[in-house]
Amino acid sequence: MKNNKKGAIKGKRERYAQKRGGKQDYSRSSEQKKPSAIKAQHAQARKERRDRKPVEYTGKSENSQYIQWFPGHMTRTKRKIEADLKLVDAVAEIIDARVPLASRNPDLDSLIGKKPRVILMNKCDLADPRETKRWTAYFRAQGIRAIELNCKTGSGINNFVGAVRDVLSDKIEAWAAKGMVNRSLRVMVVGIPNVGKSTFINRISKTSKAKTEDRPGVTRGNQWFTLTSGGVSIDLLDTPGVLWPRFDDQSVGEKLAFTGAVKDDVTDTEQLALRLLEFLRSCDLTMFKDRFSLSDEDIADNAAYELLGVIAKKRGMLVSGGEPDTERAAVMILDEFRSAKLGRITLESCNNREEQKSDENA
Ligand SMILES: Nc1nc2c(ncn2[C@@H]2O[C@H](COP(=O)(O)OP(=O)(O)OP(=O)(O)O)[C@@H](O)[C@H]2O)c(=O)[nH]1
Ligand SMILES: [Mg+2]
Repeated sequence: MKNNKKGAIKGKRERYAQKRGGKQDYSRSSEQKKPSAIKAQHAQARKERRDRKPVEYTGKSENSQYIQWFPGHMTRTKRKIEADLKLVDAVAEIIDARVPLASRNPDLDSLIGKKPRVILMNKCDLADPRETKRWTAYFRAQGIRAIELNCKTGSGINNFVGAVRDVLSDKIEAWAAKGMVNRSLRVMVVGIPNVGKSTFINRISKTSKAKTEDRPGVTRGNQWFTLTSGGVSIDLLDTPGVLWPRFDDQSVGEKLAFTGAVKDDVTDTEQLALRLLEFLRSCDLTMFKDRFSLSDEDIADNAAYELLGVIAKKRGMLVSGGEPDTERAAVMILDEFRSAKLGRITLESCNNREEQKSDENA
């Protein structure tokens, strides 16, 4: 019965594709694997790590993983954004202050064209405040309005309406000249999953109507919200989070996975935590060391997997036989990083921006 239903859906898709001139491709791309195949691959990798003899820290990473983090169809997503853009006067691009580059859709510039835009650097409470200042200045130097936000407390939110009015000032004048004085400003809120789009909308429109949760993929469809502030009426369009494929740069997917923008079930959590540990150890962060009572020797002498074991033991996370429960410790490390218990850490330094630019162009 179940198979018949699946067959019917597949047939419907094929008929639809034919109607569209056979242009739609609903098949899984060669880059994409079935979730069950990904899980099996992760289980095998965990087993290999466990069976491996302890190794000394060499400074080289053995823990890179291919993260299949782009879940959708590029063409479909692109068309949807283009269609939504026709409905609005401006775009509010929400980015994560911990990953100000990786959390941006690289094609948004060409997609939105000349449509006015405001960048909202959200989750500033979790990012390094000095880096956030540098990034804000960086965007402003490019002529883009950028606002620092903490939607948990509402800090920075009062600057939003003024910024939207500023970027739309020409349009507002043109409307006034035509006698359209009380026209609502329509703004589309875009961003990667779990970045805080719906939380922002709830906060600014003083409602709790937009569904929010600490996991990617909560908002499933577009929804309009209206707010009035200082006599200005703004219609905000909440949209589902969108990830954009950047198969050329694996570190982007990894950074997004660290922050919780990628569904945890498509990543090998333990391997992800090992990569995060490699990053944290390279930063020499006091709060990270203190939090897990790590000595300089613990950090210098152990490879990432062994260090994870040390942390598990320090936290009393053991499996039967007294071995460290590295899987549990991995989940804990990612959780503590995501809630800034290891410090307010920005994963992309603005000072390296020029280097990153030349890497991108190479
Ligand atoms: N610490 C912190 N957490 C935030 C902030 N803004 C949002 N969050 C949290 O981030 C999580 C995701 O928020 P959502 O508003 O659901 O994110 P979204 O972008 O709408 O996510 P999708 O609908 O899945 O695309 C929630 O747990 C929020 O409480 C912030 O400024 N700081
Ligand atoms: Mg949402």
